[in-house]
Amino acid sequence: MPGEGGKREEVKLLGVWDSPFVNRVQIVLNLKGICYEYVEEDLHNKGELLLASNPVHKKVPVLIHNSNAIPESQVIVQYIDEAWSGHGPRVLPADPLERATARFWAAFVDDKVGSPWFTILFARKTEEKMEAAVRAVSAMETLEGAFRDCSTGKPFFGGDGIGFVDVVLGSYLGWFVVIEKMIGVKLMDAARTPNLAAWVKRFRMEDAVKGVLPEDVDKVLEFLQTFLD
Ligand SMILES: N[C@@H](CCC(=O)N[C@@H](CS)C(=O)NCC(=O)O)C(=O)O
Repeated sequence: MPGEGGKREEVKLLGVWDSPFVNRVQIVLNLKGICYEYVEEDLHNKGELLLASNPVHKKVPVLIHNSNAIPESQVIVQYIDEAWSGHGPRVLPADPLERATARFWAAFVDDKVGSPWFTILFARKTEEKMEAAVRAVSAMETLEGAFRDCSTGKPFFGGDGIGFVDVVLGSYLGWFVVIEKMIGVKLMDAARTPNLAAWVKRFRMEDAVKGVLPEDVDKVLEFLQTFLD
C-alpha cells in the first residue's frame, strides 16, 4: 500500500490462523483498511524470518513494516494505531487517562483471561483446567463491570466503535466456544455477564472481525492436538 510519500510500503504479518494474538492484529489491520501480506507460520518448524524477527520470544505475531520487525500483539496493535494514525478509526483513545484505562484493562485481559486460557489448553490434569476456568469466569465478571464503566452506555469498550480492549478480549471469543466443548464450562454466560454477552454479538458482527476468528471447533481441537502429542 502507498505510504506517506506515495512509496509502496511493506506490511507483512507472520501468524498462525487460530492464535488470538494474531487475530487481534488482523482485526486492527482490517479496521484501519491496511493491505498486508499474511504469512502462515509452522510453529513445529519455525521459519528463518520468524526466528530472525522475534529472536527473544520466537512467537507469532510479528508485524514487519518496511523491514522493521515489531513483535508482541498488544505492542503491534498500538504501533499500527500510531503508524497509520490517518487511516480509519483510532483504536486507542486520544485522551491520556482513557488511554491508560484501556491499557490497564487490555493487560488485565491477557493476564487474567489469557493465562487461564493457556492452562485450560495445555495442563495435563483436568483439575488444573477446571481451576483455571474458575479464574477465567471470575475475570469475566470483573470485565462486566469494566465494560459498564468504559462503554458508558455505548456498544463497545471503545465507545461507538471497536477499541483496544474490544480487540484484545474479542480475539479470545472463538476459543471460548472451543473451551466449552473441551471442558463443558461456558466462560461467557448471559446469566452471569449479560452486558458482555450482548457485546459478543455486536463484536462478531463487525466487518473487521468477520472471517478472522476461528469458527470450526473440531478443526481447532485437531490443530491443538498436534501441540499436545
Ligand atoms: N504475548 C505474546 C503471546 C504470543 C504467543 O503466545 N504466540 C504463540 C501462538 S498463540 C506462539 O507463537 N507460540 C510459539 C511458541 O511458544 O514457541 C503476544 O501477545 O503476542
